[in-house]
Amino acid sequence: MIKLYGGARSRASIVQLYLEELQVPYTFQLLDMKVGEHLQPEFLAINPFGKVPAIDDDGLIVWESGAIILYLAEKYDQLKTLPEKAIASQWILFANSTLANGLFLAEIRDKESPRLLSGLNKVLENQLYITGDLFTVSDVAIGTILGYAIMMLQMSYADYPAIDAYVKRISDRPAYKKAILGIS
Ligand SMILES: N[C@@H](CCC(=O)N[C@@H](CS)C(=O)NCC(=O)O)C(=O)O
Repeated sequence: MIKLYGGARSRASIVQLYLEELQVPYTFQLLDMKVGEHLQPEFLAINPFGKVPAIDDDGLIVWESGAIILYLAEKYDQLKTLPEKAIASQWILFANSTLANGLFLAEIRDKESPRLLSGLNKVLENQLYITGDLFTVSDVAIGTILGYAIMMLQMSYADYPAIDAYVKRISDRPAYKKAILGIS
């Protein structure tokens, strides 16, 4: 069974969200990061950088949330063609680098966020989810970054109605409620 390593309110929730969406059985190994459990030799043997999330899938160790959700998408047959894999990689890398930096790095936020959010709003004006009308792994990556920006930066998407509606749509999903909002 997949073992997910994470801390309270950590990016392990991104992986947990996708495991819940896929309805895959897993165990959650909660590390007490306040006392530095993630920096102890036992976890450094899992991720030498001492960062969560990481998974142990019957001996296969993978860390970095984007790599883990891509792995899960492939393992559970969610990406059937090379173009689907390319598009998923594109959105996951965009979410975890360009979008996360543009929203969370204070020094570039004013310059970057209007352009990033306008682009995303345009994409979402004509479809329910990031790659079309079906929820995919790309929504796990993009939806959680947009959601974290609300929780951590009090970000408002009032000027971007399609994003606003999208975030509400994503937040209504049972997996998001459980993994990100902590509501069962
Ligand atoms: N890009 C990584 C970021 C991992 C990361 O920074 N995780 C934080 C928790 S959200 C962490 O482990 N911090 C502990 C530390 O830096 O000591 C990912 O998405 O997995």
